[in-house]
Amino acid sequence: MIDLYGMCSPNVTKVTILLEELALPYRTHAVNVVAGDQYQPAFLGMSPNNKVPVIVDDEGPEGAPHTVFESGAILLYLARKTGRFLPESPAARSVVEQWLILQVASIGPMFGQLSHFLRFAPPGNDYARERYASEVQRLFKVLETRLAASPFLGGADYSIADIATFPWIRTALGYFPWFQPSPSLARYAALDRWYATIAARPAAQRALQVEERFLALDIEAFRAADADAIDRFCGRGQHRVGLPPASADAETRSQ
Ligand SMILES: N[C@@H](CCC(=O)N[C@@H](CS)C(=O)NCC(=O)O)C(=O)O
Repeated sequence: MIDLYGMCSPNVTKVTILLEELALPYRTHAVNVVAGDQYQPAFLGMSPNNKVPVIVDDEGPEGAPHTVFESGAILLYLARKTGRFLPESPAARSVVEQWLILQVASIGPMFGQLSHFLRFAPPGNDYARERYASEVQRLFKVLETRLAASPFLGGADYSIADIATFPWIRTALGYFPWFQPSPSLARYAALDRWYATIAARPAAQRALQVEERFLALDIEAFRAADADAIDRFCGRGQHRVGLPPASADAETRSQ
């Protein structure tokens, strides 16, 4: 049995899609990141970066329980455990790994920051908004060029690189204004074809139902949150780390 700790998030949905594709038995545990559950010592013991997703596999290597944090590491772990969605041959495997790492190193962080500025930041911040918006559009073009030349990101076959990227394209379609009305990939024909192929997979559809259940709990958590809890979730105000207090910062800027 695999325990998955998560919330409604593309980083969690990529793990759920793979678990569904693999038909591995798993159960979900909602982590209330708005209430600060990710800072509880027991959770930090599994995920020292205080983030979801995390999995605990009670049948890990050599039969011992094994914990994995970081979504890309979880996908690699499960693909290696089962020998699926990651090619055997070194060259093909390297191609899948390149597109997987593009997702975790560039697509996730850039899309995630843009999502933060669009959904949680106060008005202003035009420079940051434009920078992340431009990066997102640039990455869409990189994906479009790749998928115009290849059926899937890692090559001929569906792999963990596609599984990692699909939920982030879905997030972009849901939240980034220039894709509204969603879903609209009108300017990206190859990405559109790829997106529809994955969205039609029964495993992806089951995973999106799990995401819906996480979302219902997240909505309740946000409704119950006060301003300080939102500040903690966003890492701002009194929760910003390693910076002078916000008031001192403002004074410095005004001098
Ligand atoms: N690089 C990490 C990112 C995970 C991540 O950003 N998780 C978010 C949800 S999307 C989270 O747990 N946020 C809570 C927090 O930062 O306190 C991964 O790919 O697993």
